[in-house]
Amino acid sequence: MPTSAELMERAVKVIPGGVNSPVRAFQSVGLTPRFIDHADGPYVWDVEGNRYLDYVGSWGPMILGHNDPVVREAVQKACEKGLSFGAATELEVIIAEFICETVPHVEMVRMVNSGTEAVMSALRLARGFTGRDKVIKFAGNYHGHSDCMLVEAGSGVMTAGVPGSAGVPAGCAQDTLTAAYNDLNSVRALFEGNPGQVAAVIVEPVAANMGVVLPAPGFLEGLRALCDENGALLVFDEVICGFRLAYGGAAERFGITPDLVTYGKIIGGGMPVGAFGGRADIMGQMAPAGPVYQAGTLSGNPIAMTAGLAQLRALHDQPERYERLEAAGARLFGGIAALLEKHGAPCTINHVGSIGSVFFTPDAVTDYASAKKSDTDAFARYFRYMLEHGFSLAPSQFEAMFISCAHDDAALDETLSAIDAFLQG
Ligand code: HOZ
Repeated sequence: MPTSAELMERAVKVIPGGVNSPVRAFQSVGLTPRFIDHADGPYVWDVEGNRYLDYVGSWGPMILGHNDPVVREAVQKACEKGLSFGAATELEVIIAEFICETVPHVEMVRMVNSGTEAVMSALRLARGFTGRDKVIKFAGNYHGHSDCMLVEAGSGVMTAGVPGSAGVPAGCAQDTLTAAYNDLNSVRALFEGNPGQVAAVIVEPVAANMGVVLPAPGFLEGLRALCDENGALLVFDEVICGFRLAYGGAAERFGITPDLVTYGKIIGGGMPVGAFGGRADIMGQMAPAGPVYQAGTLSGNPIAMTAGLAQLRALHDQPERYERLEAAGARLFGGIAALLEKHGAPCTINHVGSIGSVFFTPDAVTDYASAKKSDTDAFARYFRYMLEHGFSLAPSQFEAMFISCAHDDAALDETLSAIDAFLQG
């Protein structure tokens, strides 16, 4: 088995930057990426055979833990019937019915292949439904890499320290208006400055792509009211929060009903799946029922639907899993907060449920501007220490830690001991 270094040397010759998605290149933490060979429960193993307690969780999908037997066995069985048909299947009806029956604000749903595709489609739908062109997003929120969303985006764009991306036409970006997260006045000003022109406000109801940033009290309620006052749609991007912060996502946790919602990650059970859904009167505008076009050769793929349905059923039918995730988050992130205080570390931590981020800044992190004050070199030192001691974190200050149902108290306590030792210096 080649080493990670040997694989990376080969990879950069045939894959841009050696990776199929930028953050996993480890550029911001100054290391050669670890090439992962296999995973099980809360652990991943690299090609050198090193085991890591994993807090990436494939960036969120592996909420049950890696290689969950229920999901794996369902997929193995489904493969015997064929991998893809490009035709309607009963399974697509079953998963759509399950989502619509179990998520109150989803009356209809369309399956796609990624969170990017879900957001791109939902925004086209919002524009088609309202007849308006402009969309309000928030600096530091990441909604995938469709052109109009790569404006002051979070995640890999923020990690790279660039405001956006080359190749995005000015004509596209001009219809994307950017507000400050947790600042309702900045949203109100954009509505006032663009009367009757805003199709939608899209928001990460808990931001997790500038690191985890929680909505201030009243922020989400204020967005709901501003959208209603201005005839715009409220779109919750629940690609990360969906089925994690509660089965009904942030919408359920915070009691806010969006008009549309986008999903990814958990909904696919580890397979490439995205989805968008919401009010039937809006969704009914999607082709072939209506004039808003969207398509996908592998949308509703039977293997992906099998994985997603198995995972959603496991989460819905065993609500005690959410109690475990809440308890695990309180144990780990509450423990980290206590360690930061114990050591007087110039850090702060934001967390909710089973996601959290340690920011290397002593100040509160409530938006893009405050998140950007973080000392990314200090984060890189923390990342490298944890990796060397057997813990796999997201290789960027501007991502989240993900706890799974497979992380038991012993694993969480081992993590706290390692962070305590790191802070000890
Ligand atoms: N969108 C992923 C995290 N927010 C980044 C994955 C990657 O670039 O490897």
